[in-house]
Amino acid sequence: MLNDCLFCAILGGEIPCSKVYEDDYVLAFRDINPQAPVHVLVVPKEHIACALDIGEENSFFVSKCFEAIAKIAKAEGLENGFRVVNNCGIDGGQSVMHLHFHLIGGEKFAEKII
Ligand code: DGP
Repeated sequence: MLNDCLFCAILGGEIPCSKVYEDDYVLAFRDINPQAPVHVLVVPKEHIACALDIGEENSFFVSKCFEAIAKIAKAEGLENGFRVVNNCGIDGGQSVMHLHFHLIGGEKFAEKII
């Protein structure tokens, strides 16, 4: 497994996923443990460990992730709204150290985190 990184292994096709979107910069697939009717992980194809490692040299991938999020949200019927969540680091509850955005929706969420 490249870098011992689970999402790099998914990007490399070594581990299967339920793909919902792909372009040259981004892969998006359904979370294995969905927390909402729609729960998609949007992952840059470059290994960026977490949000702390975003800089001028790689922020392009973040833009591409959010372009993908808009496309996926429309394709998944989330025009009424959705949330995008990024967990960063130990205190943020990140469990896979490859930058990713959780796109969750398909229901009206009862609670707001913020
Ligand atoms: P986070 O905790 O923010 O690092 O999110 C990691 C997410 O990755 C978590 O919601 C579960 C998901 N996940 C873990 N392993 C796999 C896997 O093998 N396949 C898929 N599709 N999702 C996974």
